[in-house]
Amino acid sequence: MPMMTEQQVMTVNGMSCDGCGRRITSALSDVAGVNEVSADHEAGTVTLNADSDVVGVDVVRGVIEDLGYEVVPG
Ligand SMILES: [Cu+2]
Repeated sequence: MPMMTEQQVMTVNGMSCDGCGRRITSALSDVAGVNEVSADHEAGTVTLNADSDVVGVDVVRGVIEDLGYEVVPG
């Protein structure tokens, strides 16, 4: 069965430096189903490559918001 890998770009408010991006990428890379994650604090985006059958958007949003950042719906 092929992996249903999907790339998503999320807009995240509150990242002010590289350290913020690293906090988010390190937390998300521990989530099962997440293959690749990168953050750009200047653009305010988090790009996620994940198995959409395993990890849902709500889970990702929860992880980011638990760290104190805001995911912009869209
Ligand atoms: Cu920071």
